Amino acid sequence: MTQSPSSTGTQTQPGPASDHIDALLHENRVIAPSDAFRERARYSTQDYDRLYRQSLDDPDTFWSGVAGELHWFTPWTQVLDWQPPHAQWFVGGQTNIAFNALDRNVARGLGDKRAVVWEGEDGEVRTFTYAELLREVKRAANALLALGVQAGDRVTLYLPLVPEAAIAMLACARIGAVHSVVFGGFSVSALADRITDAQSRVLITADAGQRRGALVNLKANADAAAALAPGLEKMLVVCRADCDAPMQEGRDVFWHDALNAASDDHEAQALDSEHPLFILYTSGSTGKPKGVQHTTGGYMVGTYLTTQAVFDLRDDDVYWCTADVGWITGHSYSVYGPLLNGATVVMYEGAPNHPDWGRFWDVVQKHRVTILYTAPTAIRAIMRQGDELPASRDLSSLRLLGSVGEPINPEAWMWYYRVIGGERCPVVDTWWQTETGSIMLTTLPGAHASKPGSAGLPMFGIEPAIMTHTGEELGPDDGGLLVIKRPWPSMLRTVYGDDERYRKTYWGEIEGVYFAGDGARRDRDGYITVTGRVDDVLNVSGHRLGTMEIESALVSHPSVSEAAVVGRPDDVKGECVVAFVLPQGDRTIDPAELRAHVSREIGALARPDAIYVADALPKTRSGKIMRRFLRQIAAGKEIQGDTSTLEDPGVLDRIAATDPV
Ligand code: 6R9
Repeated sequence: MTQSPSSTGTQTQPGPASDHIDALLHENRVIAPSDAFRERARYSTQDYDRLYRQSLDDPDTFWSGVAGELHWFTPWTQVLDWQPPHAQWFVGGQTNIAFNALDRNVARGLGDKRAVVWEGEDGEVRTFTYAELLREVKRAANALLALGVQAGDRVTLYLPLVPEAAIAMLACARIGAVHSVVFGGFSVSALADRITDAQSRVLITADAGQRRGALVNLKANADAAAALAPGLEKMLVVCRADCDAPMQEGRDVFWHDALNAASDDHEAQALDSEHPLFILYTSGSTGKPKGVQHTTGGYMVGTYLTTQAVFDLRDDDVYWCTADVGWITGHSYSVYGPLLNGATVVMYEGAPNHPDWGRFWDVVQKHRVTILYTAPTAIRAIMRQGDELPASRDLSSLRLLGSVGEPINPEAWMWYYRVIGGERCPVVDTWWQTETGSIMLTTLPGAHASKPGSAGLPMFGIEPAIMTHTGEELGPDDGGLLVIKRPWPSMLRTVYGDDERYRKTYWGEIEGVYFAGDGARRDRDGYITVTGRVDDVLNVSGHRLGTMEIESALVSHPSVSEAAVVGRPDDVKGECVVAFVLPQGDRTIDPAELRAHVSREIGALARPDAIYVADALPKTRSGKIMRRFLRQIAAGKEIQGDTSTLEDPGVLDRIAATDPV
């Protein structure tokens, strides 16, 4: 990260501008947890050092200790069987993740504790204790069995963020069916492709979901997808709206009818540790989305440990991860991780800006949320609206904040820390992936200081390295490829139906190590900064530049609220920098000033050759900027590829019609 004493000239500007500059000036700041937080934290620096060492030097003892806190119907005989690139964890052991999340917690006295506190976008609240959630899951498990679902069968879920989504996932896990959750914002064809690829016979959907005050007709999409996926035989339909969705005789059954007819007596099935738990589709840099496959025992141990350690979980916490269950974050940290730990989980169905951008803070205030885990894109969007909305709500219940999904620019980090956390709550920036199953790099909140913009240190058992394409390990401060040098329990086991793709994509890029697809560098304290996907890393005149670094510099300018940077082929430099920027409020963007600003922040090398002033950026529904399309626009090419995953496909035409400055 760059330091910029030269920007003090604008430091006296009032309002948000001075905040921008203030944050920028402190980019190199190291923020230690308060004494009050440290004293009560689960892990001290010494604990981390000792356990991290043990996890690498004696992994059998370390992982047996963690796994031993959970229930196994049959103990494992071998902790790890590693036949590169295939790992098996807790070999010979039999367990059940839903049993561990529910029956085990009820048995240890948490039956009356709130497991799920759900808030609909319309303000409706539904609460389930651990005992109630267990009962629902047992009934849902019996309902699935009645439909003929057996262990190993794939069941596709296409649901809004309602409690039934978690119940359905846990019910599948309870009987050994493999769930494949498809985000409710995905299109008909995306859903049909995923049903077909997974060969699902059963789909669980809802009549509708609520989004920004409107109803999204999921059932109509499900019907259209079913027409494209002939293997689909049964549909369970949750009533979220008025239950008047057209039902196809012989195929469709209402969820409530199926559950009402089902017994609430059910024994969780003992499953092999390596029994598949779920498939989750994720985009790669090439080809169709891949079905990332996770298994039972290792995923359970990984999510259990990381939720407890990274979020410093305590019995009285009210934990809210804002991710939809359609993404890995929703799987690991809205459902499995926190429930395995017996936590109270808040779920919010709707948009962050309904009825206004204060909604997150309403949810925090109303449910007295203590731990909030969200994405930089949300933080930046909310930050754009100013400090008034969060300042007008009572956020004093919060004690810990988390970030996930993309690099967080120091600008947004500082705002999150200052305005949301009141400089009282540690911020954990967590790097991981659909493929890794659980958090890989972060700071443990009571043990480590944070460095805004840097994810931090490896979690227990994770041995990262920064390498060149040819597998040479790089030293401190050298930018390279982020790899993981040994298997870990919650790692993906294969790409569903395409093991060759698994081998090639993850373990074949650099011999013998897991290739994450991200660029990163490690500082002298061992903190790893993830700069973004390697296809987003630019090479300008032989120098490596993270798009995120340039974006971070751009948004640190008071006239810019959001920015995306891509490379454009250049005869002289190899690649040059093209920026897409959104103005802050009604400010105008002065391109010369902005270029000078970037030069000041990073160096002349990073100066954008072209700047497009846009009114929006092409984002997926999960908030990731699709730079692929921006690269095409920057290169003056026709837009090619599937734009259907974009929240607003029209944005591309608007940008393409703009002249860069
Ligand atoms: C959990 C999740 C994975 C990709 C990953 C990286 C980016 C996620 C990050 C981060 C920097 C962080 N990413 N967290 N980059 N800092 N804290 O998001 O999974 O949807 O599979 O995305 O997201 O590029 O490779 P997934």
